[in-house]
Amino acid sequence: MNKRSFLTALGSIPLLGLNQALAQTMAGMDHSQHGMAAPGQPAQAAMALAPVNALPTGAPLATLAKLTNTSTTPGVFQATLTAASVTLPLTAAGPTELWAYNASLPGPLIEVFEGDTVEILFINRLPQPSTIHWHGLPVPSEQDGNPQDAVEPGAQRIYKFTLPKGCAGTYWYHPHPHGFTAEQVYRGLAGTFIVRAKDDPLQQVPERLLVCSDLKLSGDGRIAANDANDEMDGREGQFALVNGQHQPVLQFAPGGRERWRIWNVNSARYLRLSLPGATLTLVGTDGGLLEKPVSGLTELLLAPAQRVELIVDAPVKPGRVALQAGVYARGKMGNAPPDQALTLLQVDFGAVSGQPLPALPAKLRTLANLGPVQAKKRVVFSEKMSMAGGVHRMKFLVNGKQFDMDRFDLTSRAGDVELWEIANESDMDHPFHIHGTQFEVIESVLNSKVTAAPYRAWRDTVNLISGETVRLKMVQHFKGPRMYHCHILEHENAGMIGQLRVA
Ligand SMILES: [Cu+2]
Repeated sequence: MNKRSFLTALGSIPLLGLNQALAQTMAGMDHSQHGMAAPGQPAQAAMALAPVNALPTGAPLATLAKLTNTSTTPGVFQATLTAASVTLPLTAAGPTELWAYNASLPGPLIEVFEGDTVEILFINRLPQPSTIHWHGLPVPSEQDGNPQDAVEPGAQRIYKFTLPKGCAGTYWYHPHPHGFTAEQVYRGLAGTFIVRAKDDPLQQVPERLLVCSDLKLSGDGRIAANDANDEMDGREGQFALVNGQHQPVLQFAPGGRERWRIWNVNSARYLRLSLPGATLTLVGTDGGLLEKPVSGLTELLLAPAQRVELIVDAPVKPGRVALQAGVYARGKMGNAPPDQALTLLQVDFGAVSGQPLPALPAKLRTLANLGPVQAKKRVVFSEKMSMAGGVHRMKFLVNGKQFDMDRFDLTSRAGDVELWEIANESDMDHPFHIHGTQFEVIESVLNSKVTAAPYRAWRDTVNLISGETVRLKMVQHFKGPRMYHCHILEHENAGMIGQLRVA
């Protein structure tokens, strides 16, 4: 389609970021028209995908919509998140029905400080049960959107928790109902959550928030159903989005330095990030700042669900540079087409003064030492070909089993320091995630070679390549059930989840 017919078909909407487009069309939302198939059934017959030029590129990068705090009490953040359908004319081919929090893609940013109490009213206007899981945050089990605590269609509930000192970091929220998580996320349900520290040593650096997600659209403009490759390898849409936009343009700060928080909220897409010419320094991971900056990065792998904080210094030469997601071989099976490098966004670097930028603080913060190990656990990811019902299908297992909400696979004592050994005995990469706490990766073992973690960091998600074993230390502070699982959402949906009972 040429540019002119595209614009004619869509009026002014493609000139806007998706958030603005959503805001404009909210008034016309119709929640009764879902056009959905029954759970477990394909949403529509397989059809050709929309071409990659069906979504426009080159708009100025949108800032994230923020969730407004309705509380007037200091230290209390109160708001409502409504999950509902929203239909948009994203392509000329036909309307796209998304599911979104407060009609925003990505969901609105929640921004609070350490010590704040958060109270979110969640209203479920989806045709399926849902929950909100506060990915990475140290919240009590019964407030963490466990699959057992589903909010039925038309129902609502309040999530309430207080965020302790020391948890400043880059988090997100998404649904976690049993059997529906993958679909709800790929239809658009995921939002960002930042916990700030009052004494943040980098607060003077201009901040940029980049949420990476993707969208898989059929030729008729609708969200495409999963095909066999998606079920096997995890779903990857043909449109890699940043802040809900297709290849937008980021105007870099005139001072020549920015602090980027980057989220990978894709169902399965790994982001092998590079930004040629710029100087990249890693300063934070999922659970906040490192102890000291790690300089000289040339590229960075962000697995699904992971987040990083980077200091980006502009190249000396002004100009436009693409933030690339390079090809990363993660052991895909089946007959998926070969991966290709993608442009996530374009960065316009202006002229810099030529003066060297000030040095970053040598010390960012002190990470608490968890202390001696009191208990050990072992988790094994594996895969097994199944012929159940005469259909070839891959089963993805944790310690040889598929998820059962009514079964506890492991038990921990609240407050105990534990060493977890996670082994990937499958042929594919899998990102391991555990709810309710942050962990420290101690070492990794591959082909009998032990590699100590190169720096200390708090994480809630760590990638394991085929044959790798990772050892990590953690403490669960709250009693109750906690999930641990692969964060490729189709694998999680297929039962690659274990359940921990914290007693
Ligand atoms: Cu997996």
